[in-house]
Amino acid sequence: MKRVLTIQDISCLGKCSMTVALPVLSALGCETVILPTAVLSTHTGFEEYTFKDMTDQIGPITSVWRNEGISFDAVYSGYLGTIAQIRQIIDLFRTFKTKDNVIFVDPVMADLGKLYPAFDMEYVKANLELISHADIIVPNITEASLLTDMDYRDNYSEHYIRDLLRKLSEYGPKISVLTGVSLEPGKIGIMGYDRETKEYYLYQNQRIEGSFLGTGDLFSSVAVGEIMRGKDWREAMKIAADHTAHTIEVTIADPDKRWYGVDFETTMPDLICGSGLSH
Ligand code: PXL
Repeated sequence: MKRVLTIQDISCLGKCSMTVALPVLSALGCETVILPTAVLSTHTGFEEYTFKDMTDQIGPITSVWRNEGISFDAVYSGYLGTIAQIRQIIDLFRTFKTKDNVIFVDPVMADLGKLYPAFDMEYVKANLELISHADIIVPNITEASLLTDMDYRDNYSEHYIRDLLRKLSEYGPKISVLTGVSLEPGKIGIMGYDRETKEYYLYQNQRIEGSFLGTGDLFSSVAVGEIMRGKDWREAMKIAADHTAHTIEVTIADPDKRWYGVDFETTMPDLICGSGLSH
């Protein structure tokens, strides 16, 4: 069984980060090891939230794993809390990187042209170093524009997206994937770039109106799970994009829909069937 380490916060209520990654990766057949970076009452999109930083636990926890000789097929980081914590995660990447495993970084810090409330430009700089240790990164356009110091645009050409991807890849990741890319009216998806082959990959599906927090976490978790199931990165991103769109569609149809997260629980059986894991 593939073993994935996922590093992100636990938002006790809010359907994002760890509470999405753990069930999704488990459902895709991965042994999932978790490293909670912080414990919050709710995610930071709520007006009020508590935040218990777990940075001082990262060293002791990882040294136990090191002493046990544990290795990971993938290390996947999502929402992190502080710059000090990012430095520790970079050390962790150095410790657990092997020639065959995958370091997957979702540099969660911003969306829709704005940084999340907890972060500033120093935090962006720290993320730039973090992505330089990754094999695969999956920022959205806001995060990519902050990381590359390019203007954020919500109206853009394919040329702009390709520039963002090439600039990101100069920082080191082999595969850079931009999420939330819309190059045709009514469509949205991803565009990726392989630094070694210099090939681009565009995949768009129908845009479904509605914005929910946590959809990026669902996308990344499915992508990591599918890569662990042996899929090529392009196929994994396509499955993740389709599954995320499907889940948004199902959520919108739910009369009890919440503004803070998607109904990934409802679509979990479709994910498992689609992966051929149901028999
Ligand atoms: O889904 C991104 C995310 C994860 N974790 C926390 C967040 C957010 C987005 O706002 O606040 C705590």
